[in-house]
Amino acid sequence: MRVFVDCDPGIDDAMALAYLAAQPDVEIVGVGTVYGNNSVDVTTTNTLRLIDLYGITDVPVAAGAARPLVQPPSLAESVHGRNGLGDVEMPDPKTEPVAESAAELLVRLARSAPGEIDVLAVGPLTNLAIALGLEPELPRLVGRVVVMGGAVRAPGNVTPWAEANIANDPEAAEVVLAAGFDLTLVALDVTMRTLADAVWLDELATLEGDRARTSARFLDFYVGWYSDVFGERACAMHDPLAAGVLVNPALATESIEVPVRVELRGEYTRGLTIADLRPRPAQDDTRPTVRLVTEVDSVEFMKRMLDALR
Ligand SMILES: [Ca+2]
Repeated sequence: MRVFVDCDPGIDDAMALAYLAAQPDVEIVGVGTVYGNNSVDVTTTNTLRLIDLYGITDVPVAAGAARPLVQPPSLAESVHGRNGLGDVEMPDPKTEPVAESAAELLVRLARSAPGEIDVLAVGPLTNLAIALGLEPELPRLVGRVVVMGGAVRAPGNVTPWAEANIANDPEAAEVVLAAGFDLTLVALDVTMRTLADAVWLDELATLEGDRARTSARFLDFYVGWYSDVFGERACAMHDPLAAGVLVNPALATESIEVPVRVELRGEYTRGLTIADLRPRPAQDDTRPTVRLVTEVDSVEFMKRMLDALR
C-alpha cells in the first residue's frame, strides 16, 4: 500500500504517522504539510522531526498551504502546545522540505502511478483543493482517500457544529467532498469514541524506545487538554483512527454511502458537515457520495496503535 499523507502535526497527526510508519505493508511515498494545529512553518518542521523519529527520513516532505482558501487562519495551541507537539523538545530535523508544494508533490506522484497511491488527509483540506485545481482528474488518479474531518451526527469541536479540519477551511472541504474521490470520512462521530484511556496510556508508559517514549510525552500534554472534555484521563485518537481505517478498512465496522456537504454561509453553522440521512434521500441529487464511517472497532484499533508504538 502506497500512501501520501497530508497533515498538520499536531499530536494526533504524529500518532497517525507513527501508525503508518510501523506498518510493514505500507510505504509512505510523500507527506504534505498544511497550517492547522499550528502555522505551516511549524507543522513542516514538526513533520521533518517526526520522520526522523520514526526512521523514515528518506520520505519527501513538501510544505503546503499557509492559509485557508478564503478565511483567515486560526491555530490550536491550547490543544497541541505552542510548538504543535505538546511542547516536547525534539532534535532539529536532519532534512529540509522538497522544493515542490504539497499539492504539486501529490499531483506528480498521482500522475506517475495512476490509481496506486492512497491519500490520508488529516489536516484542513486546503492542499487537496489546490491539487484539484492543478489536476482536475485527481479523483481518478489516486486510489482511496481517507479524511479525518467533520461531525455529522455528533457535536462539533471548534464550534457547536463544526469539526476543526473542516472549520479551518470550509470552502476547501466543500470542493474536496464534491470532487468524486473514492472518499471515506472518519468524523468526530467515531473518533470521539476511540480513546486512549488510562489503562492504555499506562501500558504505553511501559514501552521502551524513542518512538513510544516520545509519543507518551506528546499524549501527556494532549490528555491534559482532553481530560476536561471527557472527565477522565483520556484523549481522542482522531487522526490515527483515520490511518487505521485506511490500512485496514475492516476497522470501520459500519458505514453508509451518502452525499456530504459543507455549510458555508450559516451564521452559527459555518463548517457544519451535512449528510442526507433521510430514509428516502433526494432522487435528483447528482452530488457524488462519500463513505461515512458510522461504527468502528475501537478496541482492535487501540490494540494495533499500541503495537505500532511497540
Ligand atoms: Ca491533524
